[in-house]
Amino acid sequence: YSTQNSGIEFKENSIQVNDTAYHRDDWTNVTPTVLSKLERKLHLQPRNPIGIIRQLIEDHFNDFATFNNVSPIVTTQQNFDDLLIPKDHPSRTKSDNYYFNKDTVLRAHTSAHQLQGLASGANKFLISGDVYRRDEIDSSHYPVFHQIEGLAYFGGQDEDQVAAIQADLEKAKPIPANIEIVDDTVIHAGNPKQDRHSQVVMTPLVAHLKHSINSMICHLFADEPNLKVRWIEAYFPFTSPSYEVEIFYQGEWLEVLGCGVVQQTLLDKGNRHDAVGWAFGMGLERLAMVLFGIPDIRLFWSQDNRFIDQFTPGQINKFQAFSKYPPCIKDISFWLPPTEWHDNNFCESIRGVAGDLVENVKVIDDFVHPKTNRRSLCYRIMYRSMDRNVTNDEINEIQEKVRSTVEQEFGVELRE
Ligand code: FA5
Ligand code: MG
Repeated sequence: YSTQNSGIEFKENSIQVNDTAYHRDDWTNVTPTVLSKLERKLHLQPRNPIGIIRQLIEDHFNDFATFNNVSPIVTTQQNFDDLLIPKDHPSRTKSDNYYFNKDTVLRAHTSAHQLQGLASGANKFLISGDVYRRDEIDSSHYPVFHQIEGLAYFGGQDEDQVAAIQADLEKAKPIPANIEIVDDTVIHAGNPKQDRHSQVVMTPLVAHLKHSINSMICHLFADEPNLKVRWIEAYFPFTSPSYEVEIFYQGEWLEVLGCGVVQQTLLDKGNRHDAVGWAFGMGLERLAMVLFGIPDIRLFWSQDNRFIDQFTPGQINKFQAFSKYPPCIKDISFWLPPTEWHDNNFCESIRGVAGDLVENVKVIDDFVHPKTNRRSLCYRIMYRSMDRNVTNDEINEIQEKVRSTVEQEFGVELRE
């Protein structure tokens, strides 16, 4: 398999991306569909809402160095080990990630580049890019999305650190009245400060982290009549204490970012033993869906002019829906093999065959035969293109391929 002009080639023993060959092994599970996204770089498109938000965030953090063109192909060392993620952590599994081979993976988060950011020498930096996770298919989940990472650190003795943090806080603008921030988090044993840190430094450092994030959100939502933001406790192996920030949207709390005080062992690895710092990682799609009123995460990938022509660099405006092309719906039912069944792997396999024509996959029947105890599932697959009409013949052909692929790949017994 090779995609036209893209520099990507699937060979028998390796996968070639531009000038680099990645040998295949038991871990290999990247697909042509997912690799076809490498060249899109939506976060660098000035008219795409993802690019617009990335730029607005960079403008807001105007004393941060920016890195937004780092390759998403990273080592497992970068994606996991450098971030102190244990060897047996569930986030490393093949069913959650896209591996080239056991040592090479498509980054699952921009945190994979924190050490490179530290090595740059900048004491405040942002890293944005496309990230990849194997996941279900629906209007808010897509296997490729975008994150922006921020990291700031302060070096020297405790007094120097506190003085630098305070100097920033004195310059900071107050939170405007249209924004309500709900935050009852405190540093306590369940979400502790690190042993090497003194409370004298942590109190202003956490205040600096919280103010930096709250004021970024205020900057993005400046035109929102009333916005509610909530801080809750979280856990990440690479920060402590750790938090998540949520925005109240359409009656629900929507998680937009994770953050916390950088683990000192990570700063040690980056040769900043003397410094303390904070970091955050934020999903750009979630924010863009709220800010631009975009109902389906797949729209960001649309090459239809009716989409991209609606946006202007540097500006947030509400998306006007245009009529969708009609869907084509097909069901597939089968008896499961005796082995374990993972929805993710099944969805991924469909995506491998049908690419972006799959809008939605859901179970519509789940049945266990009373005598044989065999389990049968029926999935409904909704096919639709964002850019054109699909024909029934074309979808029938794809559905046939889906049927034979799942039969071979998972050993299911197809039913009519
Ligand atoms: C992380 O990825 C951490 N690296 C964040 C971090 C960075 C913590 C630095 C501490 C310090 P998480 O998996 O929760 O965490 O993802 C962060 C954000 O990415 C989420 O809050 C959400 O906004 C976005 N996100 C995660 N999964 C998806 C998805 N499937 N689709 C769209 N956005 C997603
Ligand atoms: Mg999370």
